[in-house]
Amino acid sequence: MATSLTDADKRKQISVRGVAPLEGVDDIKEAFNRHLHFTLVKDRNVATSDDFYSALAHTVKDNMVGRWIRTQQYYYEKDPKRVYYLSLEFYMGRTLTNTMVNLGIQEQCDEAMYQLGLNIEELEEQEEDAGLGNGGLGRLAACFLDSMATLGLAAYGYGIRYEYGIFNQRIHDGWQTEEPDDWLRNGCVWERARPEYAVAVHFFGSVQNENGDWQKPSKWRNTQAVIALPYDTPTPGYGNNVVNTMRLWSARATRGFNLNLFNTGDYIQSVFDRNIAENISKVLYPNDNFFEGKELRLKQEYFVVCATLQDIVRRYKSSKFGCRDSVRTQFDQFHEKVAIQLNDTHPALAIPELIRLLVDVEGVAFDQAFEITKKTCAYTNHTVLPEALERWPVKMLENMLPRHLQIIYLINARHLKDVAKAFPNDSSKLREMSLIEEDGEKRVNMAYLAIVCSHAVNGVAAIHSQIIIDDTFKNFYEMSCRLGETNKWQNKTNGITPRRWLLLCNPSLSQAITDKIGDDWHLDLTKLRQLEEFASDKSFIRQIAQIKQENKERLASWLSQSQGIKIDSKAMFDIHVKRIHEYKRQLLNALHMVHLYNEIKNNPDGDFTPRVIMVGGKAAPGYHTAKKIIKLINSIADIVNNDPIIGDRLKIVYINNYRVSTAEKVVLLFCFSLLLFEKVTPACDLSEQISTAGTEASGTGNMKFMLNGALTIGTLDGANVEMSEELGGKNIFIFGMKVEDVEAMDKKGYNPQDFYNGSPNLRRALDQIRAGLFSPKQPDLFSGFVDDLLKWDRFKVCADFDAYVTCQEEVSQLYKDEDEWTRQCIMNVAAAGKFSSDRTIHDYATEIWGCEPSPGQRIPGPSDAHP
Ligand code: T68
Repeated sequence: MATSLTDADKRKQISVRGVAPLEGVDDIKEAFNRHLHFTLVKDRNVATSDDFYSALAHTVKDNMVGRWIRTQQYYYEKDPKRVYYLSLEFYMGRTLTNTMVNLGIQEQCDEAMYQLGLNIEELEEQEEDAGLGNGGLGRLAACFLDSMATLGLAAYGYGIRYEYGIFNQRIHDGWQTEEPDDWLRNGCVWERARPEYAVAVHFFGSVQNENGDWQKPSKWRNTQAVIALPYDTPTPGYGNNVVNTMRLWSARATRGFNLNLFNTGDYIQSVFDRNIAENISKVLYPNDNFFEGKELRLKQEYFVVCATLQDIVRRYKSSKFGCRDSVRTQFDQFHEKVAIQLNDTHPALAIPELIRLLVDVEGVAFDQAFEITKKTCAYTNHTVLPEALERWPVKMLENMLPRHLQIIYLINARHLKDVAKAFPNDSSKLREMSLIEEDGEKRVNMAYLAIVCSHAVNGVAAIHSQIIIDDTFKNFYEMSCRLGETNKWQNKTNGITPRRWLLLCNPSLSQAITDKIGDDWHLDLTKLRQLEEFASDKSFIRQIAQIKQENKERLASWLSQSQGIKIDSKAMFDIHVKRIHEYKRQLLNALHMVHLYNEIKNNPDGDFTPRVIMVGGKAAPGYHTAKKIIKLINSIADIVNNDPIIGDRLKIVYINNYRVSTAEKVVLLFCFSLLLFEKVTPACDLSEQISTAGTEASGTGNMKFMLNGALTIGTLDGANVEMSEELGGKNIFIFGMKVEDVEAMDKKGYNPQDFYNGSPNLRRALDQIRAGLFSPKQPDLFSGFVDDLLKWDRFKVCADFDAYVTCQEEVSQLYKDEDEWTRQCIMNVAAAGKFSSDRTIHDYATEIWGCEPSPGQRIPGPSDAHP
């Protein structure tokens, strides 16, 4: 008789181990076919391009899930320290191509689609951008997920699954309008809902303290609950079988939401009202570098933090490590198993929330809870602009999160004792450094809260980290020094993932590099230094120039097809793409456009270097000045592009993402998105990085262009400083005031009028704009704008104008010498190695998180036997 197996034994057949990978062309074709029929329920006759895209995406995802499961099993077995990257934004863009690149199956997929009579590039174009971010901060989070997986860290991204990401931009008559980004319309292949891990998040209500003592475990009662439903997306490492998880929370009403209404008979209304809860994850706030103190935004911030911490604590307790203890209230080693990185202060409520969980739920004493929290959390600052720093009204917190406000007061009391210790006899410090600002409406300064409760605080470029300690948080830095908190204040210069920002977006340059130096640079970008040896090699120069030319032609033909814009692809592509913000000084670029226009008009037979100036970027919907800058650039373009004397010597392009049908001609469309960024990056000759010194924390667009062989014109601001250092101060166009100059000028008193009077070129350009040369139908459209600039000019556009123009003349001169220009481009690629996000993450891991990266180390994949 056969031995009868138990159910548990029989279930051992259910396993991903030993499942054959679908890596061959035939496997891929078969899986594609299967998905088209069984997942999408289509045959080839009725399948749309979107169906074909989905079938391919499912096929590629199949290839990844075995690794995903095994990675999570591996983490359970090894129980490494977990890293949690908390961010209100993950600007992921498209996933399909990136996944194929990281899994190393791009060629096979390409061939499989080719054999099926499909064009893979067309299918790739079907994918919606996951635009769950505004700009640099959100994209940084996405690059970090790629690098954390590539370095084999047991890392998780935690955020919100916004139903609407960053708005789509259109230009009507030169003005920006916004359209909702309904990115989930056709579903998302990559995500997986995990209802079994849903948790409740509470708001409002009141607190009952034991004996009125806030430090004692307290009860938070009569709250309104919302369900946080997690959606998991895999984030694969490059070629190492690691697949980590990005978990995004979606808000759902509880089953009993508004039951009161239900009981009084208004059932229909109670169903409608479920929206109130579900609105929490409806839409991304579209501000970049600006704090808008809206209640819904505060709800979002608490929602993600509360759901995430429940998950973190659950995983901590159920880990092998946690299981060894019979009593799971041992939290004194929590920080040895958990690192939480706060991406700006947006998730800073994680601090009072973790303390609340430890004190009120786990019964840890307040002081110990504070110490555990501090050892666990670290805070990254991304801006020094005062209007961007979060300061939530005490009233709002008191109402929505009464227990958290108590905890913040307790933290503040502790903190103020330390302040008094660090600065005896200086009572002004107590006021200056209190977490609670008392002048005007009482507010909680979230950066101060994050600093006080973190063991590490970092800026995102060397100069920015210096400004933070010298200026923005001077008192706090000083206090750390006096209290002997060493290594608290750090720098972690930003980086970008070389997979998306070179391998994926610029395959021909990638191949040319690999042909010269091999492919080690994929995992160690500093290997690019070896290219210096070939920078003067004539045939290499010609090859690189040729690649750039082809990339430019591709962009030009796309612009012409999609928008009917004709440009000369031999002209210099001068590109300025980033969010529209006064401090980023698109206005300085606009004034330069006017200046070039004047120079050509005044000397029509002169020898000008032809340029196509492309500007792209979104303005926050409520940021009127930024919207006017877009209108101004569009207006200048209208005049310049239609002036026969100018011809091909100067063209100004609005980068736009929509097809303009002939019927729609009146509507000028201007749309900028991450995928557009991927399109322009390889085609750029000149990268504009011209923020006022001391305002751009780092910038990451600057790195993308450098890595793709563009030359930079920029100020000594953010990471430009380190780019210049890596280049030995050569092969980059640096101009304008430095941070010290800006400070000195402020001290002395800055009057833009002086520069207007002192610079004939500036005066001419501003006078023309003011008089309506570029807005003939509405001559006074920009007059107020120019007047305001001459009154205040917060970002010193006027002061830097002449230096910018002079520097641009040098750029034009150099461009005439094609070989020398290209040699310098090669030197830029060679010097870009520092700006890999792998380097950034390596430094976070070893200097903040306390874990060891393992680059290039493969973990077992699904087809590998049990170790
Ligand atoms: C950017 N910040 C910095 N903020 O401006 C940039 N703000 O210099 C830096 O390179 C980048 O962060 C990465 O470190 C942002 O992108 C925002 O998007 C933002 C979002 C919400 C509220 C405030």
